[in-house]
Amino acid sequence: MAQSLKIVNRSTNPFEGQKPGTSGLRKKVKIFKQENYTENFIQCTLNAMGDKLNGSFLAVGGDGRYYVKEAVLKIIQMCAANKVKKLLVAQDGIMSTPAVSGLIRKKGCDGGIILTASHNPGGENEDFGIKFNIANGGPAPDGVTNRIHELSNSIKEYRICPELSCDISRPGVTDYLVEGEPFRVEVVDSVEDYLELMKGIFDFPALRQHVTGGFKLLINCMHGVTGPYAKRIFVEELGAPAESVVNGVPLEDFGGHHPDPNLTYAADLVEAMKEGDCDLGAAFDGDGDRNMILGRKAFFVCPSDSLAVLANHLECIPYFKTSGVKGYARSMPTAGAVDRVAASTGKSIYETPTGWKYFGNLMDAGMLSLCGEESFGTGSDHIREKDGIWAVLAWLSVLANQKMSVEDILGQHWRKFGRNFFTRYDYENCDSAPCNQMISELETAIASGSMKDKSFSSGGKTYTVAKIDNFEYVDPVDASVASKQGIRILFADGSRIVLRLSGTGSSGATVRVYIDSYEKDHDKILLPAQEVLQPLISIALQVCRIKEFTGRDAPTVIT
Ligand code: G16
Repeated sequence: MAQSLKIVNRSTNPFEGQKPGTSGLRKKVKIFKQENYTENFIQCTLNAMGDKLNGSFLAVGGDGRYYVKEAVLKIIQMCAANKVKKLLVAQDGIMSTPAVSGLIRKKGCDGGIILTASHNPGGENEDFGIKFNIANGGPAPDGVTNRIHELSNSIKEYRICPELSCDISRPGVTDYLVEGEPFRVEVVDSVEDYLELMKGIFDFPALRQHVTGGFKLLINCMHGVTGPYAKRIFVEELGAPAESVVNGVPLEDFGGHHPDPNLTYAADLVEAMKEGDCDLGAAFDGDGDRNMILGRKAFFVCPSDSLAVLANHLECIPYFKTSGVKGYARSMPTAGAVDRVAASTGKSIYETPTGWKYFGNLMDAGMLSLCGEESFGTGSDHIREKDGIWAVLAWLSVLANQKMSVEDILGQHWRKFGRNFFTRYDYENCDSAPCNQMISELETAIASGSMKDKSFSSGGKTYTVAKIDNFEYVDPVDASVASKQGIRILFADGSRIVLRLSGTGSSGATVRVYIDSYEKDHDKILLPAQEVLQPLISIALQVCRIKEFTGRDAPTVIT
């Protein structure tokens, strides 16, 4: 027994706004660094476990951003003081979100704490985040996060063992005595268990043959958590040259960039793919759950299409041969391409609100195998988080099996199913009040019925409103209701405009406008998306009065 430790109860006062968003609490580092701020939120997270806290077994990992190591120590000290029995801690506090999800499931943890603000920038002046995952390995559902928020409004004290110290720089076990009770910390390798999981899902020898046979990869880890995973899997296991993985060292500030794998923030990958001769390009976000897939010459795979293509080729992945394909799901703003695959394969398709947490119940109930979101998330029921590295291995499996290029697979897919043209406009860091006003004015229009059957014209095209609502989801498993999940304007031809406020920003409001339009005419399916969608984009901006409420002439990011 290394140390005998005392528990200290410290008085504190509530902080306003400790309300987890789409995925955890995300705020500026300087907010988390205020005295007691991080401790309050951790205490409320632990308290929200209720009776299960005493004697529990939890996992802790993070994306390597600034403040992760300090927060890991606080979590260890507070778990010790709150009668947690055992903690699995990632080496150096670094473990991707999907790997933590897998670890929770494999080791039978009661839950886990993940220190990440995902794709938000990192560093002393940027963002930090804390997220709680439950025993199924997935993000805590609304009931739990609402409880954490409720507790944060009345917290009076937290418990900590301030004398506890722990070396998390190498794997190993440390046993402590906390006021006579045993407490164990096991530091685990960040990659090992995840690698084993991937080997059980994919045919590594076949993928290695494809990669060493001349198929060229370019993997951009954006200085997030995935570097060690990408090097181990794509280089060491699959035989890709070392230079196939770039920006592979996790940095506390992600090299000063947004670790967000889209055409704007992963522009260096786009340039390298355009100029080079790689067959498959990919980028991941800070915590490794998002992915962007590019083909030769930077041919962009829209995430909604990525989901549909994988859904149509799951037989190329050994895991699904064994587990079967139980159904598909997509978040509501995600384009409906996968729905057409579901119709052709006779599988169920579920439409959930934005947030990976909504897929968990369906997976646990054996109703869902593959799901995805327009926000560059793709994954399956192997864990309960989206999974960036998994998505690249899935694409590699399809390409190796079909012996086709990314572009040809998409062309074939669109000719068979038609194409859902999709784009998303983001207006980041706007003033919250006018953006809330914009949503409430649209809600008033919904209530008055004034938009129904109304026609809008632009660029020679006319769209007639068939239905407008604020999306509500009733979970088919536990009947829980998530309301006000985004304004949907559905047109008679099946096209859609969706408008919602992001739940992952750390300050102000980010408005997201999503446009989805279906085309089955073979002469049009290869046209550039922005060209095809321009009339509907103009209508969306006009109907929602974006410029008036955001004060912006143009979006910050277009995907
Ligand atoms: C999180 C959620 C995703 C969601 C995304 C965007 O991703 O896990 O399910 O689609 O945020 O959410 P919003 O539109 O509310 O910003 P991540 O990668 O940030 O954890």
